[in-house]
Amino acid sequence: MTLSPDRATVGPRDGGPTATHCPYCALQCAQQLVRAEGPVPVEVQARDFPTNRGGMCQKGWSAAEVLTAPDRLTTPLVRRDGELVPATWDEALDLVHARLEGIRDEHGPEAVAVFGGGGLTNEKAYTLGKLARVVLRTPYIDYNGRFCMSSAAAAANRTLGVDRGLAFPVTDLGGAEAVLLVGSNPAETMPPLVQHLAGARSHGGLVVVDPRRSATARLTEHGAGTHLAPVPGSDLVVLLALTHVLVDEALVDADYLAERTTGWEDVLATVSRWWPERAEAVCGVPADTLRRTARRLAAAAPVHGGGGAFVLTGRGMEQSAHGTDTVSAAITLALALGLPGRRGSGYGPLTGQGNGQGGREHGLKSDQLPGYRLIADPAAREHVAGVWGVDPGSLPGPGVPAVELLARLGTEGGPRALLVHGANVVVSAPNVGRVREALGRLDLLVVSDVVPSETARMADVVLPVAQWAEEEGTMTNLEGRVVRRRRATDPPGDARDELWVLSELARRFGHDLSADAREVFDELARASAGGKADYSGITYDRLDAGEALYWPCPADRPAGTPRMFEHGFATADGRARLVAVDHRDPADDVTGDRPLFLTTGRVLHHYQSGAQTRRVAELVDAAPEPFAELSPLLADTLGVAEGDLVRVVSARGALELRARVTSAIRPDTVFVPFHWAGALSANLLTSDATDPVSGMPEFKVCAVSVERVAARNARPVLEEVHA
Ligand SMILES: Nc1nc2c(c(=O)[nH]1)N[C@H]1C(S)=C(S)[C@@H](COP(=O)(O)OP(=O)(O)OC[C@H]3O[C@@H](n4cnc5c(=O)[nH]c(N)nc54)[C@H](O)[C@@H]3O)O[C@H]1N2
Ligand SMILES: Nc1nc2c(c(=O)[nH]1)N[C@H]1C(S)=C(S)[C@@H](COP(=O)(O)OP(=O)(O)OC[C@H]3O[C@@H](n4cnc5c(=O)[nH]c(N)nc54)[C@H](O)[C@@H]3O)O[C@H]1N2
Ligand code: SF4
Ligand SMILES: [Mo]
Repeated sequence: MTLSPDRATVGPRDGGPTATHCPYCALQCAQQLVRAEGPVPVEVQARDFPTNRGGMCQKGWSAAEVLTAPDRLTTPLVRRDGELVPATWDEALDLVHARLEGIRDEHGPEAVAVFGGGGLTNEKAYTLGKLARVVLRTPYIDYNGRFCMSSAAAAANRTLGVDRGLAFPVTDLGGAEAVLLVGSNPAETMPPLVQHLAGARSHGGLVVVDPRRSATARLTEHGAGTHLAPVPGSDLVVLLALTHVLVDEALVDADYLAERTTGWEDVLATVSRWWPERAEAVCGVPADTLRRTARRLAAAAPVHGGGGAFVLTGRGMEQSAHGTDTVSAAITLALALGLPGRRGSGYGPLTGQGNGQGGREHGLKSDQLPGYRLIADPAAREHVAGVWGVDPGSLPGPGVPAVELLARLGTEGGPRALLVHGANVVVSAPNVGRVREALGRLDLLVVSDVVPSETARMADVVLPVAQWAEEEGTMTNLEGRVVRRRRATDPPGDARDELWVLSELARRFGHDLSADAREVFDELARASAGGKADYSGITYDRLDAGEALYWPCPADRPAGTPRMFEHGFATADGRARLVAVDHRDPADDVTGDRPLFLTTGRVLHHYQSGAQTRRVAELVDAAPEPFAELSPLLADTLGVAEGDLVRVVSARGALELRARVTSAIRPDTVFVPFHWAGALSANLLTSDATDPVSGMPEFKVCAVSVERVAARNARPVLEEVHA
C-alpha cells in the first residue's frame, strides 16, 4: 500500500501505476494498477483513501482476473440459425440499427426499451439515458439500481428533499458513540467500512438489526453492542417501537423537531400505537431490548450531550413491498434523535453498486433526467433539452420501473426490443422464471457485456465492451463523492469502449453522441447545472489534481458539499417533512403450506449475479455454490443434517441446494444467497411484488416450505443450468 492521494499518476504509457477505484461496490476502494508481466495485464494494489484506508476485500484484490476471463467477450456476436456466432462491429451495429428501425417503424418508439446498470460510469449512464430519450425517443428506460436503492431514494426525497446516499463522508462514522445498522451487513458487503465502526463498538453502541447473526451482527459481541433479530419484513415495527420509547421516556430532541421538521404530530399518532410489548408480538424482538436500544441511541445523541449517533439502512429492510415506508420510519427515528445535519451524527443508506448513485443522477431511472431532475417537470425538460439541442416537446415522458418494464416486454403494446447495458436480469430480477419468459417474447434482445452473462446468452446480438481498468470515467461513491476511473490497459480483441459503442449506434440513427469520456463529463456537468445533483463545478482537471469533490458542486460553489443539511433540508421551507407510516404484512406472507420466511442476500466472495466473480478461481474456491441457511431447530424438525440436499419451494418456483445448519438464523427463516444462475438462482423463488412508491421488489421476504431431498454425498457439486 502506498499513501497516494486521488491524483492522476504517471500513467501506463510510462510504466507508472494508474490510480483508480475498484470495479465493484459503492465503497469504491482506491486502487492502483501496476503493469504486470504474465497473462493478467495489471496487478491490483490497494491505495490509501479516506473510505478504505488502504483496505480492500477479496473481490477487489482479485478484480484483474476478470480482465482475462477465459470466456471474456472479445468480438461482437450475432445469432444465426439459433447460434451466437462472431461478427464484425459493422455487421453487428448495422443489424441492431436496421432491426430497431424496423420495429420502430411498425410499432412506434415505445416498442424499444433500454435497461441500464449501476456499475456503469457516470459518462456511460448519461449517454445511455440520452440515447434512450433523444435517439430512440422511448420512455422505456430503467436500471438495476431500481432493485437496489429505490426505496431509500424515495424516502429520502419525500422527507429530506434529496437523495445522495450518505449525506456525510464515511469517516464521520468514526467519532460516533452509537451506530444503528438496519438490514445491512457491511462486514461482508463493504468490509473496509467496518473500521469506521470501531468508535461505536468501543462505546458498546453498535446496534445491528438482522434476522441472521451476520458477520456484522457478530461485531456487536463482547460488549460492543446489541444484535436485534426481528422477523423478516418487520423492521418498520422495530423502528416505530424505538421511536415510541424515545417519546415515552422524553428522550426526543424536541427543539430540533420543532425547528427543523414538520409533521411530527401526525407521526406521533402511529408511533404511540407501537409500545414495545405490542411490537415484540409482531417483530419478535424482546420489549426490554427495544427499550435498552432506544436509550442507548439517545445517550449518544447530541441533545443528551452524547458524542454522536448514526442511523444507517441497507437492503435488508429496504427490499420490501413497504420499503419506502420502512426507510421513512428510520429517518423519523434519526430526526427524533436530532441527528441529520449535525456534525458527527446523521442518517443515510449504505448504497450498493459502484455507481448506483450516479446512474440515477444522470438519467437511468425511468422518471429522471440528468442532474436528478424529474422528466415530468417542464422546467427540467426545457433545461436538459437545451443542452441536448432538441425541442423539449420531443422528449418522452416518464417510463415505468424495472419490474414493470420487464413484465411488459413482448406483451400487447409493450416493448418488442430491449437493449441491456450492465445488468444480468435473468439472474438478479425477482421471480426470474417470469423474466426469462418475457425476454423470450422479444423480437430483439441486444446485450452489451464484458462476459457472456446468462442474459447475454439469450441475446440476438452481443456487444463486447471494455471494463473498468480499460476505460476512463467517473463514479459517484456511497457518500456522493465523485471519483475517477482511469484506463491502465487495453481491452482484449475487438472489445470496444462502451461510449464508442453507444456513439456508433447513435450515428447510424443520424445523431452525434460523443465517445470521449472527458467531453461527455463536461456535457453532463452542464446538463446537471441547477439540478439537485449539480456537478457543474466538477471537472476532470480538478479530480485529477486530487480534489475531494462531493455534489452538489455548482460552478458558483466549487468547494462542493461534503456534508449536507447543516443549514436546512432540501425542501421548500428547509424543514424535513415527516411522513406517518404503519406496518403492513409482506405481500407473500407465510401460510400453513409455506410456513417459513425466505430471505436472500450476499456472501463476501461473490458480487451480485456472479457474472464477474464466478469467473475468478479463488472466489469460486472460497464460495463454490449456494446454500440454504437453516437453524438447528428447523433442521431437526425437517430431519435435515448439515450438507443435505434440500428443496426450497415458493409459490413461484423451487430450488435444490445444500443445507447449512447454523444457530445464526431465526428458526422461522431460511437464507439463500442470490449469486448463482440457472437452476441455482434464488430468484426462482422470490416475489415480484413491489413497493407502491418506489417500485422496489420484495427480495427480502417471501413464504417457502423446505423439504429434505437427499443425503450429503448424493451430489458432489450442484450444477447451474444456463437459461
Ligand atoms: N460481497 C458482496 N458485497 C456487495 C455486493 C455483493 O453482491 N456481494 N453488492 C453490493 C450491492 S449492489 C449492494 S446493494 C450492497 C448490499 O449490502 P447489504 O444491504 O449489506 O446486503 P444484503 O446481504 O443484501 O442484506 C443485508 C442483510 O439484510 C439481512 N436481512 C434479510 N432480511 C431482512 C429483514 O427483513 N430485515 C432486516 N433488518 N435485515 C434483513 C440479511 O440477513 C443480510 O445480512 O452490497 C454491495 N456489496
Ligand atoms: N434475490 C435477490 N436478488 C437481488 C438482490 C437481493 O438482495 N436478493 N439484490 C438486488 C440488487 S441490490 C442489485 S444492485 C441487483 C444487481 O443486479 P445485476 O444486474 O445482476 O448486477 P450484476 O451482476 O452486477 O450485473 C452486471 C452485469 O453487467 C456486466 N458489466 C460489468 N461492468 C460492465 C460495464 O461497464 N458495461 C456493461 N455493459 N456491462 C458490464 C457484468 O458482467 C454483469 O453481467 O440485484 C438485485 N437482485
Ligand atoms: S469493499 Fe467494495 S469497493 Fe472495496 S474492494 Fe470490496 S468490492 Fe471493491
Ligand atoms: Mo444493489
